Amino acid sequence: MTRTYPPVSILGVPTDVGAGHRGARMGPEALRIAGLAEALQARGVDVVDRGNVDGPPNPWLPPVEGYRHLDQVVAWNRALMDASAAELRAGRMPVVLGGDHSLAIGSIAAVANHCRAQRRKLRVLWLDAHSDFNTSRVTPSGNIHGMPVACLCGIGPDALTGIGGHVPAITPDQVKQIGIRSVDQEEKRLVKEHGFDIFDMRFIDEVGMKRVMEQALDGLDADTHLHVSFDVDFLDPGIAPGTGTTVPGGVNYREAQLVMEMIADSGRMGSLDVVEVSPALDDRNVTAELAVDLVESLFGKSTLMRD
Ligand code: 4U7
Ligand code: MN
Ligand code: MN
Ligand code: MN
Repeated sequence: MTRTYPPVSILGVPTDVGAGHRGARMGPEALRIAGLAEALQARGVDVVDRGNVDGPPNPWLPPVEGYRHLDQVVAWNRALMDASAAELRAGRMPVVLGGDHSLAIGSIAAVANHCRAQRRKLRVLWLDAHSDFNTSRVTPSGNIHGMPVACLCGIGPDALTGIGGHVPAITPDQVKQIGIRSVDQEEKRLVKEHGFDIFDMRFIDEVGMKRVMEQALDGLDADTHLHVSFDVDFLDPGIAPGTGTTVPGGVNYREAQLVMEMIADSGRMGSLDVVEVSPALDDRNVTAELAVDLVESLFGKSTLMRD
């Protein structure tokens, strides 16, 4: 069966205020140069690049009370949430180009509100080496890109947990994390306490990516909106060196393709973040190019033989 995809709006979020290294602010341009819009157009998708959302510069200050750049992170997330909400209301799929992963707070808050308004269910697939479930009390860094899942689940500063007006924006049962291999000591305790499904690298090694994805996608129906939040450090650093928080032992090329193909086959993806590409750390834009290759698979490229 040949699928048709909803129209896509690309939103760039050129910031690294949530990270501990500077460079993810250049991610949106690297993904554009790698040909993201053209690749989707070539697949017959209606794509409009809305350009970049605006926000404050990175002041590059140390954390205050457990948060680095909280005000700046809030400002970027408000701007993204409003831009994304407008696209969703217009029946378009936001494809958000980061930028550091703190932007998932605004991105997913917009999607969660949209689902509530439409009485649709929401599932979030979090593709990442990290759980991003830190709090100001336990964070080893103060970097808010290590906290978005906690904030979305209602744990964090009011300005972020309440950004969409509904606290919590989502509940842990809506989140499935895949590729996880770096969780801080206290973060582990929190993650266990909240009990969402984590398909970590050990589990992927033992049961294989096909069965992992079957479980992660289980129960989706015609009324479910699937949000994919893709942190490129999900991938093994050998194939994706261009990010600030590489962790060895990540997902390989074939596994990553299978993840994207199975998401495409579900037919449920309604929104997407591609985050944490840091071009100054990259090797001739290979990480952005690989991300574009994988996004093409999210839009059905590799299922060609099964059409
Ligand atoms: B990313 C870290 F300590 N856990 O909180 C932290 F290891 O969005 C890393 O997944 C967070 O890249 C990584 O600073 C955030 C660290
Ligand atoms: Mn992340
Ligand atoms: Mn990560
Ligand atoms: Mn990172």
